[in-house]
Amino acid sequence: MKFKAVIFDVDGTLVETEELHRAAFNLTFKNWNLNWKWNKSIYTELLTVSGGIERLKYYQSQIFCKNEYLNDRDIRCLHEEKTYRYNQSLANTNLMLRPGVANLVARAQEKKIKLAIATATSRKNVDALVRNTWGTSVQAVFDVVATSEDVSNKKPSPEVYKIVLARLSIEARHCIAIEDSLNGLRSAKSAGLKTIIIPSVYTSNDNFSSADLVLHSLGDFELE
Ligand code: XBP
Ligand code: MG
Repeated sequence: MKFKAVIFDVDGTLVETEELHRAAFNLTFKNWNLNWKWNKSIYTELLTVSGGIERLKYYQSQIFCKNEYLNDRDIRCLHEEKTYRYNQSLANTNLMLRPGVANLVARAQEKKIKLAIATATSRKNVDALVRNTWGTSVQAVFDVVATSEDVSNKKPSPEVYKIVLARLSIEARHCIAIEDSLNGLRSAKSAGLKTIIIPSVYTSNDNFSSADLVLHSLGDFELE
């Protein structure tokens, strides 16, 4: 099978970012004087909800916090501050691409295979992450990018992958998706894509039996 495009998820796939997201959420809660603290175990459960805003709403719906109830406007505002803090931490952290990512991207570029991004996070976060890893703009590395701003429904909806496929003008059967989570796998598979999973720190116990391939790292993947 000759692939014409490789579509990457971002959080957990390009970089292990979820600890930075979690820290940014917790710092923001503190600044808002909220008695909320997301430890690793809580965050593992919360990551079953993709998208920071949706995750905040889900958390609030699960806890008894009448005195601390945030309306949709507050949640959006809090999430904006979280994004600001997350971007600050991206800029101040020596971010490392996961093993094999840089090499796979370079080989795909050599072979004129298209590269794309399909993520539940924002364009701002993707720009900052690419700038802090490849040291260049997202457009210099990826031909197509679809982010939270492009969709009405985040993963596990196939919407983000369908948008990427339409922008690439390539059929799903000629592409592969690379993901780290169950929501990402469901999203990519529902869009008709062959999907490789590289489990990340928060998803290593998930059941990826419907994946086409599960690898410890992209260092083990041969594009050929
Ligand atoms: C994973 C997510 C994201 C991040 C937080 O995205 O669900 O929501 O956890 O990002 P990906 P925001 O599809 O790249 O794995 O707070 O910006 O939503
Ligand atoms: Mg992910």
